[in-house]
Amino acid sequence: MSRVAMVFPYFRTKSPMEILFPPLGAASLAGQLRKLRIETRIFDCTFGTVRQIHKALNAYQPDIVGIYSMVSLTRNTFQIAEMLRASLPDSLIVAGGPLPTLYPKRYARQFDAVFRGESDLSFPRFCRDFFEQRISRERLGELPLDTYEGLFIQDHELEIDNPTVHYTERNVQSFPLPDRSDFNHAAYQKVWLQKDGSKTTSIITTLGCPFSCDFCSRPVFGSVLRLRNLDAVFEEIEQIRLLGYDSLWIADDNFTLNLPYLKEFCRHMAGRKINWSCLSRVTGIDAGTARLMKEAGCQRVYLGLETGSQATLQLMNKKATLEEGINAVHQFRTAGIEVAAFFIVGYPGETVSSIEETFRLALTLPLDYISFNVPFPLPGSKLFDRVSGVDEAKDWSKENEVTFVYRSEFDARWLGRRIRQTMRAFAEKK
Ligand code: B12
Repeated sequence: MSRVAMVFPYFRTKSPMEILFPPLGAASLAGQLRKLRIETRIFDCTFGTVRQIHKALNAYQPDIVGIYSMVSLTRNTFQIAEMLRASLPDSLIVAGGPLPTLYPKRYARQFDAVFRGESDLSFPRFCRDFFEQRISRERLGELPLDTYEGLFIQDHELEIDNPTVHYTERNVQSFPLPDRSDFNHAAYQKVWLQKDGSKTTSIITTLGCPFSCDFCSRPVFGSVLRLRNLDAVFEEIEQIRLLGYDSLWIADDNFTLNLPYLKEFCRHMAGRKINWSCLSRVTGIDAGTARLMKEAGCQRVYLGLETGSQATLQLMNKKATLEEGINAVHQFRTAGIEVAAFFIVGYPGETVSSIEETFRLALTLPLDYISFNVPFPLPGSKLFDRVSGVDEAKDWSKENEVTFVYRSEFDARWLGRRIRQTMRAFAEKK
């Protein structure tokens, strides 16, 4: 029997900052693989231990193991790959996701193959050909390796470095729905209910973002916006509802980018009694749009306000003004939508006084939630190339910590103190 195991190597930490969602990348690929009638199982490590997952994978005896990786999951990814290499020596071990996309060479040392970028069609086709032609790990070279988009292999005999692909909107609209059937929904819902009083899960409706914020990296989906077919999105939402969820986190890079799409979505969602939250840009939001979103169940928007200083916004290449940010907050609040704002403090090139402007803005705006971070130079971002002394040995898996992973001109302890003071003042004000 030919089997593919898809592994999401995240083990829950129970940190108060932790946010849990089943991995949509694995679910999307499982949908595609099963469409090709390939037996597939997702091993979501979230609620397990390394031992349990290892045991379950050994029992499943997969021919191909695909492991997702990103910046915070590198250690886990390599640990699992190493264990599997020892216990399943004949299985093909493949990496994919944001970090292998950026650094395929690092992964190619330990993995038989790496898929860079969007892999919805290329990886399943590769698996199908592997099984149909009865290929083994040692005979990979017999496959038409040049034809799989994004494939990267570097071993003694093979050197493959195929260009990545951004599937066209037409392609994207023909994809099957992500297959969520392997996830432990009861466990996800229990955690969400305890923490938030809702049963929330994530969904993606658009791919790509055309903006080039200095600190952002879009390793997989790039800069061309593609819209999923809304009928498919509504079918997926119905499936999600039947799984017991009552609330959605729309994980698009920026859900309010294409206003006609957003409005169409809202018209269909009105009356469905499902709450949702999303990330939004501050530009282009007027009172009518905000009202429509509210009527459609939008409970909260997350705005990357980033800073209280116009000069720092420019350093970040946000292509938005302070005024637009302030206006968006008011539009959403007036419509009855909660606003959560993200701020970054200590940006390279800013000053102590611009940092203070940020703290001031956070305390003067009518915001429901605020969070502060020091810059996090994501591999693949312009910021990453610009800052010096990025220390990849530091623990990047800690979310939202006030710790610099590069040599900063600002004192992390001072920033930490100012953040805590501002958070306290914010809590008292509320
Ligand atoms: C939702 C989300 C989260 C959620 C949950 C993540 C989850 N459980 O899946 C939360 C809010 C918890 C989160 C947290 C963080 N996130 Co996040 N997140 C996202 C977001 C917005 C969507 C992820 C998603 O569902 N994508 C849709 C699926 C379909 O795409 P995909 O997973 O990339 O899968 C495709 C390919 O990568 C590939 N693929 C995926 N897996 C595999 C496996 C194999 C074998 C193969 C061949 C191919 C393959 O095929 C898929 C289909 O094309 C992405 C940005 C984005 N647009 O993708 C950031 C993103 C993944 N996050 C990122 C970061 C940095 C973080 C944090 C570290 C942020 C922080 N400082 O706190 C934390 C770390 C959390 C952790 N637990 O480790 C970065 C990763 C950057 C990098 N270079 O590694 C991204 C890319 C955002 C960005 N702009 O940089 N995140």
